[in-house]
Amino acid sequence: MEERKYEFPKDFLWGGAVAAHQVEGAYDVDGKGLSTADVLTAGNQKTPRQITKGVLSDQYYPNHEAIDFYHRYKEDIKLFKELGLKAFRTSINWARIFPNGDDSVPNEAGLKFYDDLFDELLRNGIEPVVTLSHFEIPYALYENYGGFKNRKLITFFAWYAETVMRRYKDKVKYWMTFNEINNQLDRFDELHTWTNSAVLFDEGDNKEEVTVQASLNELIASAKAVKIGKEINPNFQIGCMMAYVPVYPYACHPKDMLASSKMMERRFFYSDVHVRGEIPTYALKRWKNEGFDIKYTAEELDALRQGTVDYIGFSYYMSKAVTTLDDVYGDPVRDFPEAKVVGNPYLDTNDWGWQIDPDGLRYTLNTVYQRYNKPLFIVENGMGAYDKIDADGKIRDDYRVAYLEAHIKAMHEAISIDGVDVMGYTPWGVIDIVSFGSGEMEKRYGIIHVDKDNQGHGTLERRKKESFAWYQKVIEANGLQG
Ligand code: BGP
Repeated sequence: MEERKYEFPKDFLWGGAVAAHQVEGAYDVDGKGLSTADVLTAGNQKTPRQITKGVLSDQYYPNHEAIDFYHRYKEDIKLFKELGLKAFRTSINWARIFPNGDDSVPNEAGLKFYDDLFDELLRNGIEPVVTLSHFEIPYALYENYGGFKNRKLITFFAWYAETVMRRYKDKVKYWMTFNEINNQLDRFDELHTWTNSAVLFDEGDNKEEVTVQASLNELIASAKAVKIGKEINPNFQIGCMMAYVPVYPYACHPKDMLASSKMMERRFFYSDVHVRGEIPTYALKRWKNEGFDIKYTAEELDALRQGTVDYIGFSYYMSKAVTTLDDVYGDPVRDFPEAKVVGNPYLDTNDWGWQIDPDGLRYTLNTVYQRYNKPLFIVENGMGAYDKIDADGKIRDDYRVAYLEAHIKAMHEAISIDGVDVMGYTPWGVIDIVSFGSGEMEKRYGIIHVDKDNQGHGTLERRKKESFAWYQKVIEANGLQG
């Protein structure tokens, strides 16, 4: 049989991805404790969300119910099966299992929920891909311990990982530790709350130093989880999860090239530790130069060495550019001491200003594979958009199809031309979910529509968008037609 032009490797994991707190709702039932995600303020594109004291009323944040996946997952999995999904990525909401984070005994009702969910997926031929911590650590760990800046969280996380990995050892093969662990170091000054470290800063803290310490504590916790997981089931595939946003030099000025490479280094720091099992020299040097007093023990360094990951999971949505020049296109997006992140005049953006760049995905796959030589798993990619229901009830989201198709082509080129090892592709929000960044429902990624608006109104009815049939064909053909 003639090979199709865009055919993918056999066993390629075509899937879809969500995170527990963005779909489940039911935030206060069956013994669940609060997670940091439950107490975020509503945001929007300009205003970052913040952890606040306690759960906001519906007037201030109307999306606590999310899409009520907790009660409707069977109906949704039926649609996933019809779609042909081979894998479904979600997270375990840590506070369902350990309501306070530091409990010694897990909450059985929470464990039971994920038993049922994973069973339902498996019954429908869908492989669960599970993130242990997706921006939803128990709120009590933030409030009482200050988040991951406190090394006690290493033990709590390891115990949580051990508990769930033991419980689901015959149901879940693919794991990831911390979602987008690397996006905190660029944003420690303002957006610490939306990371997994959930650092509660004290007066007088050097925020960058504390963020580095929290990050290292998470990396150690992750490595311990990997080691424990492998002992529980040597067949587990345990990965890290990175946000890869390539930052191009804005100009071919050598200083821009250096700025780009330094910016990437800050982000690669995390996967360098996850994959190589040691703290890179450039980081040690920087901490020394900055006078940071970063604490770790010989036992922890050993844990890093013993807990390296099997694969690299990552999200890819966009690229950015960086420059040292003054005269640039558009407004700078972000300032760093020596350079600023700026728009790229060659790229279009979505309605939220995210630059659309499929070639950047191929570039990222190449760069990461060359750096680590480990299998890669694209566990998030997609386009947030305002969708419109036409008079005939159809949602014609050809822009979403165009986005996904271009990225699938880029991924195919990376595999078939460049020889990159890619395990699978789970586009973000296969079903409409609450946006993490803005807390809105109407920034939609799904190929399944959910009837709910930004004010929390709607029937929660599910409806297939036009992209549904398109993705179904892609999966069936194991790639794009023609
Ligand atoms: C990533 C997160 C997801 C998801 C996605 C899209 O950073 O891992 O949780 O939300 O981005 O972002 P948003 O929801 O802000 O559009």
